[in-house]
Amino acid sequence: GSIEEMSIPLYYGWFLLSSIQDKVRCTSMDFLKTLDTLEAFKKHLIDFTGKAEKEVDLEQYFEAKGTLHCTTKFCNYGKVEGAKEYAQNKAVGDFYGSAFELSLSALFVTPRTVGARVSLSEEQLLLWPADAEKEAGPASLPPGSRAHVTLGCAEGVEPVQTGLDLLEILALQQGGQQGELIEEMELGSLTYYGEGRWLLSLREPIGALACFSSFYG
Ligand code: 2AM
Repeated sequence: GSIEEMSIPLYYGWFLLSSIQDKVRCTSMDFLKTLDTLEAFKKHLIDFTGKAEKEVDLEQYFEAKGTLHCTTKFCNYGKVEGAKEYAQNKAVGDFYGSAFELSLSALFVTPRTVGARVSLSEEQLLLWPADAEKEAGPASLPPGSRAHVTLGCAEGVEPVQTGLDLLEILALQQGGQQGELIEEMELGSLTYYGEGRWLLSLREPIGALACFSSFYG
């Protein structure tokens, strides 16, 4: 490609500092370790295994995918719609290289992905692209709903799926499906939304220092 194309990255996002990455990975591992021992989880195991009776070790089930980050705009070097406009956005230029504190407010698990929901502040929303929630189907979710950190993917699943899984859970909530409150865990309250979709709302959101930057690959 040309120099011009090269100047647009694979994606922009907030990259978690390495000490906080370790903390988030540990919290997520603890959660997965606990989740797959719960009777309520075992009851719905078939969502993950395709077979009743089969066991699953969630810590092995998901593969980690590189540096933990919250993607703002996937650009694919300029090939994605809106990528150039995003790269030229004033806020993107102004905040490039700046530190932010992200608030991780929930963990979610599906048979495809595990991720952390990110609740964006007003300032952080300035870096959020307007069309990020358009894949939420008929639900109209507020900007920032899709913000997340991918913590792991099942074999053969691409990380783009994590945001789609989060949108799906939020669309169910918006449609009035409250889910089944399973239990109050030490980390927060655990809800089941059917079809292998689990959400843990964190009692104490995790404050995660992160640098707004981009990844070229
Ligand atoms: P993620 O944000 O859920 O982790 C490189 O593939 C990064 O860009 C990953 O972090 C990935 O998912 C994100 N990504 C890939 N394709 C995407 C798409 N079509 N829309 C939004 N994000 C995407």
